[in-house]
Amino acid sequence: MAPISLSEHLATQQATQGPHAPGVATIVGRLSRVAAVIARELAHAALRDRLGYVGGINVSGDEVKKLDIWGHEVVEAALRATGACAAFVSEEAKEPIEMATEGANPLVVCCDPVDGSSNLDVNGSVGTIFGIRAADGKTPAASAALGPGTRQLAAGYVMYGPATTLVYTVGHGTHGFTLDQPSGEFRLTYPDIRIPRRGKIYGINEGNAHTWHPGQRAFVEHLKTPDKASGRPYSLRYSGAMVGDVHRTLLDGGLFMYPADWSDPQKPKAKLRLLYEVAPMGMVVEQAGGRASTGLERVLDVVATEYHQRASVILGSPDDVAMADEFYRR
Ligand code: FDP
Repeated sequence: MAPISLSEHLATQQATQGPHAPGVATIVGRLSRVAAVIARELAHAALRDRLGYVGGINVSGDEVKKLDIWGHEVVEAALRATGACAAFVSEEAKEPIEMATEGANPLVVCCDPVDGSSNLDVNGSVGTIFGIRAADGKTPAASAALGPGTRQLAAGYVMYGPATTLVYTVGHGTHGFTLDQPSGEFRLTYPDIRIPRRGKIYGINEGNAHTWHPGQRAFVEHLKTPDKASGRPYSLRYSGAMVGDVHRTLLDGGLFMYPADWSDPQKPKAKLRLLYEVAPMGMVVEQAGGRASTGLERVLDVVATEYHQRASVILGSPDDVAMADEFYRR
């Protein structure tokens, strides 16, 4: 018998949630359909002259690729069609996009439609990341996206790799699904993911080591120092796309880290975006029994005051992340 489908799974999860459950199920279901379209487009992008840059820089200062814009447009259209999304905060739009809704309990969706886009032109893995919050009757609706990540009702990502995998949580465990291409249906292949307590792998852009907080540098040195008894040295794996690196960490354990640049200790500068990268991944990892920290505090406690705010992140196996926090405290 085929494993249960995402829509069946979403229905089983609804029983445990409040009044926002139908909206969350509608939005996650719709995002899964868009993901199947994005997966198909990525597979044929080189044949359709869809690779490369459009020319221009987005709000985060990244050069914009054709697939970034296309991804933003298909996600926007899909969210609009749900009637459940009151605002869309996208990496590719400076201002949030407000939308008309039908029915009660509208939601706000924060999403990076194509994350890791430097991997696009080299046929590496990329992903879509999303976090969902209650609109709470706020005006503009998007302002409900601000505040701590603990307010997220649901979060997840899609990884476009050899297989297309969707992982999501509504606060009752983290569950993974694989796209069955012919039917376009996602099926449950990784039920109730539990991240190992400790891992053997760390993922980080080590070329930036000269900019790190002293605690971060000392921690990575520690991971690389051989000690048979505690399983060191750890191995380094880094794909350059957050979704692929977080997915490996979720299944195999260990760490994914993107620490801030502390060259000016008065003004540490993080790279990854809080609302549609760091906070959703923080929820996914915590729901799998892992930990997500900035080195100084729990990721889900970081209060967003701006839509495109950045935050550093150290996430993964709980014992490994706790060890990183200890190095920051020393
Ligand atoms: P990209 O710049 O390719 O979009 O959010 C951005 C992100 O990718 C993450 O997916 C990835 O983890 C990180 O940046 C990679 O940054 P570096 O190239 O600086 O390592």
